[in-house]
Amino acid sequence: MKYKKLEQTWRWYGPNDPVSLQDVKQAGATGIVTALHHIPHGEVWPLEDIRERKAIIEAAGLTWSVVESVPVHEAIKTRRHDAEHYLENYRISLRNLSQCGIKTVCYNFMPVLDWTRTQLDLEMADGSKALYFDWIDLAIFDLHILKRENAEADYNSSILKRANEKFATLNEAELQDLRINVLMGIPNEKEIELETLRASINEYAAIGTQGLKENLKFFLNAIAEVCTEEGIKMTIHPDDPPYPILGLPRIVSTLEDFEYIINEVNQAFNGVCFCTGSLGAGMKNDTLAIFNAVKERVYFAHLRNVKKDDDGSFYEADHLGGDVNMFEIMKALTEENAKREQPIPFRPDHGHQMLDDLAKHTNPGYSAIGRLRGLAELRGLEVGVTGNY
Ligand code: DNO
Repeated sequence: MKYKKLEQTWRWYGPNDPVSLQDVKQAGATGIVTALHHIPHGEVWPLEDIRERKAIIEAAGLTWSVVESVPVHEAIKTRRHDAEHYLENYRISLRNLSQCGIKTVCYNFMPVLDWTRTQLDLEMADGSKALYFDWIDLAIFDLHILKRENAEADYNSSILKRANEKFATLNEAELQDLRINVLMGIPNEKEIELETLRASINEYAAIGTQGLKENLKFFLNAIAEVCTEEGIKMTIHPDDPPYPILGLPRIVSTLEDFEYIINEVNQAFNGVCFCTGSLGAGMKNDTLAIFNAVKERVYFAHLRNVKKDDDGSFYEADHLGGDVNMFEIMKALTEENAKREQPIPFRPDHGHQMLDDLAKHTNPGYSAIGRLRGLAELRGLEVGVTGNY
């Protein structure tokens, strides 16, 4: 097999990111993954803002490879009466991006909340800090902070018992931290309020899982023409974690979900952001099998690892540690990449807060050194599995 190199990318939150473009270059990435986080969800991304961001990236000798994300407004996900307005804005943003030569777009279809963790500083044995999702803490949030009606029904008795026992030991500050962690979103973007979350939970209860699937198809069909004309590849990010949480439906969590999404709108633009960490957190997910089922539509990859316990709680492990066999994934990814004209971009997704970063203010999961380590390991793994030196 004639291997080509994957494209090594790095998520950068823009000029306010404590990690500079110079740092990114030193880490060895060539592509940037970014978004215009200052633009409120649903509004058009103006050409001039896109051009400005692109110029900053290029002045540093890097390329803007992927947009992560152009957020899908809640009005579209829930198909509210004003959905058409937001779809039109989305199409205009896509055309503007395309005009600037940016053709790969990541998005998600998770209701209200993007990724969810309950703790952002779980200490590892080596003293570095990792992100953690603990079902017991999520249950505490659900039952005692959000106070969702009938929440008990969504947890087994063992989790409920341990959650109630732990709740009795928590003080106000600890509960406050838990609330902030669960509601935390994307840096530089608006936080979700508890009240908004409650209202959304009711709205999505009426929509249900099948309704949300229909709304995703509605979205994809509405942008299909623009994407095809412009050569834009949309990549849907899996649910993180890949389970329904807080009573919200989830539709991008399993092999069956991906097959459904691809088959229902079976057009080349409808692609996948293959995130090993999100998928690897699913107790029943075989991450490699999911890759093999959707590989032709994988236009972007997030490589990271997770370590699960028997309850399904998980922490983010080293890139080459944890439950996902990164060696097998890298073999499959590089084999698929060998067939492509354009290399598949991947980024070292998240990293531990470690070394000097422990004393710095960093975006959770997105400190420099942990990702630098991840990228270095993944780059070495790629050379190792392909022999393409
Ligand atoms: C977390 C990220 C997600 C992802 C979005 C894509 O680190 O992987 O926030 O960017 O879900 O829309």
